[in-house]
Amino acid sequence: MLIYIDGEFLPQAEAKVSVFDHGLLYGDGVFEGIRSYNGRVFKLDEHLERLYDSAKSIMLQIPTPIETMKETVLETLRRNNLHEAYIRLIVTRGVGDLGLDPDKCPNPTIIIIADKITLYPQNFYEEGLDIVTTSIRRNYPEAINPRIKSLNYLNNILAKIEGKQAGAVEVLMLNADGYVVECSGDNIFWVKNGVLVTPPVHIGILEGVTRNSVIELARDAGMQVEERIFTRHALYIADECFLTGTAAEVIPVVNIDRRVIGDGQPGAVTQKLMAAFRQLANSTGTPIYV
Ligand code: PXG
Repeated sequence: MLIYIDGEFLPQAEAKVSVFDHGLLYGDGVFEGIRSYNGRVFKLDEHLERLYDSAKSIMLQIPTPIETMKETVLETLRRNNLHEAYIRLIVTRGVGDLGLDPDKCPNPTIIIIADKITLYPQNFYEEGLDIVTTSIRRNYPEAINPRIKSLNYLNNILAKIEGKQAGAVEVLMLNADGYVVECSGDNIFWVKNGVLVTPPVHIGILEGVTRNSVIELARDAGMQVEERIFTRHALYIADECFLTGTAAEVIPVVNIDRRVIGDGQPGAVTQKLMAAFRQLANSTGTPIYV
């Protein structure tokens, strides 16, 4: 595997960062998780835009123009001869001293890893997931805004640990006010009487690229889609529930905190959106090989 790091493509064993990199010392940096299908990168512009927005928000000036970054992502895929891939794009504050001061880090570190995609087991999609709520609240937006896809994922990892202890593949997170926000690495949707609902970005979620695609697909299909706040009660009494994310795509949820959702099977709307999303992912995107 060849990994892009600061202008070079290096074999995995040689692709290393300094112990003084503030990405390592402080989780000071931003990242993206991107996928390619059939030799095309899905929603590459949207992912790059979110990366540059996350960087801007934390006052990290990415030295590479967005067009050059786009080409470098594609080149990393070509060097590894990948068609179906998971791409991890990372920009850290760079090497500094042991203090917090970001001004001591003049050169951001840029890393692009392109690997074969590990798919979730097929039964997750056929049977749906059982999820539970974690006691770990999603970051307060005035502390670390969840809209920033930062390298500091401890909030989500602590939630994931609790979920795993309860035997759950994903874990539901609430914000400080007790409203449902998202899962540790996925956005959440539910359906009641044909209306699709998902939390609005401002209550403290990552604005998922998959989430936005699903909203668009649902509206194109003539569905009513609402972005509004809700508590777990709404989920417990929903007809259907599903999660969205780059790795998961659209994945049904059939049980939340031991409450069976709907009839306990992936619902019709969920299945329709799963298919529509797969169709979109397999038929659009930036070509890697031209
Ligand atoms: N919310 C959070 C907190 C995320 O980290 C999503 C939603 C979905 O966003 P996209 O743009 O992918 O639709 C994410 C992204 C993992 C893993 O291994 C998952 C993410 C990031 C890093 C690792 O599960 N999810």
